Amino acid sequence: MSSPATVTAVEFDPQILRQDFPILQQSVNAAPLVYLDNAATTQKPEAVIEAIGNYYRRDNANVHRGVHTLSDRATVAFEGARETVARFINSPGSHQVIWTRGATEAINLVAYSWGRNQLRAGDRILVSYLEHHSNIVPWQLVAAATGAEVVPIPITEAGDIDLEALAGLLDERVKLVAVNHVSNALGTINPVAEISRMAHAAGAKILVDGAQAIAHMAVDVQSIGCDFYVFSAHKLFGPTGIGVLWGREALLEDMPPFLGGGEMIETVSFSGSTWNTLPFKFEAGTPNIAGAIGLAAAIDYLAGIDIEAAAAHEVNLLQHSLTLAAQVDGLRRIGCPAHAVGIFSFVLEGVHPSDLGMLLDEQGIAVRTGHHCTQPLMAHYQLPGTVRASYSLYNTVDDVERLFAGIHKAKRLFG
Ligand code: 7TS
Repeated sequence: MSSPATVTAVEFDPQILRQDFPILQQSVNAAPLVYLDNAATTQKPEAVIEAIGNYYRRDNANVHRGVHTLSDRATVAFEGARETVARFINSPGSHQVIWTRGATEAINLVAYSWGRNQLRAGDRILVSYLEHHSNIVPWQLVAAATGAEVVPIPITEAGDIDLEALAGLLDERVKLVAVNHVSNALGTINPVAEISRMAHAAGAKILVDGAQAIAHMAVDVQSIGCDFYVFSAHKLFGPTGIGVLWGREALLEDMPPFLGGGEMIETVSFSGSTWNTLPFKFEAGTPNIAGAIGLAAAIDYLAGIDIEAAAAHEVNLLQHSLTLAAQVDGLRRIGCPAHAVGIFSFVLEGVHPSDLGMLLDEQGIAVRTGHHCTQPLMAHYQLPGTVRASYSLYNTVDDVERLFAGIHKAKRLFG
């Protein structure tokens, strides 16, 4: 786990930040809401809600096509949002930022457009045991279509990618390595820059699924050195229905369109059509304009927050959880990664995860239970699922204590 000692000098007050999130100011089931399901989706600050509302109240029009003032305002805001994302992830250019519906669609875009054209029978795609289904199933679909093979990268008992095993798998058959930056089920922070170097040394490309990393660390696609990086806005305090595919320019230029329609073409005739330039080649149809503007507002909101201090605060909440967990008989944390974000995944002997989840909900505490869309990982640990508390910058020590009071209550009821 990353050491919080390095950031103790930074003042970080979640109580102040909480005021920015209207949804947190409510009671659920007659208790103040404790929202610990941030890996599923984060809550939205007033600034994001306002940016989306203001867009619809003042500027709503379609982009890139109108000569009128509203269309121009919408286009400026929409393309400005792309620039904001490009700066946020240190992309060399904003044309490498492709809007998608989210991380899932971004991975499918690469699987269909790059995978179906580059992969042949006998080729291999390596994906780790830590992956979310959205970074497994698209590769299985492309493998079925091309004759390529999906091969799992083993993990250690602690829940880290086994780098030695990965090195052993990286031969000339491997064309792509697909790994997450942070595991949604265990919180593992994967050494994606090192994995990128390893993949490239073997002649393979690498896609990094940043869905869980983007809200917890500064992401720099150039220093990671990956070929593709994907994330969803809704896990970054932005709206649902919008996400990003970032790709290397030369790869994106070579890839055929994913979806056909308006916006992605240069010319259309019945003898054939030609494609628009990047990024529009991959953006068929009217895009999620309000979503892009909402994502940019979320990034602007985060600019006022020390993200490293926030991450250290979240890790402190995890460490506090582990201290309290040590006092609960039959509670077992799943995974113990060397470096992790503030995700606490556990099982409680004698209590089914979904029963515990429901009991916590009765006390106003929101957690996720189940397989977390990581069935191969659950199979690895021989578990049907876990209870997961995933911390964000607005969670407090009091939230953790409420969680444990709920766990003790469950033990009394089921024990
Ligand atoms: N990749 C990872 C690592 C994820 O955690 C998720 C969603 C996705 C991809 C898919 O993101 P989407 O926005 O396209 O749906 N993870 C979770 C979760 O842990 N609980 O609910 C959704």
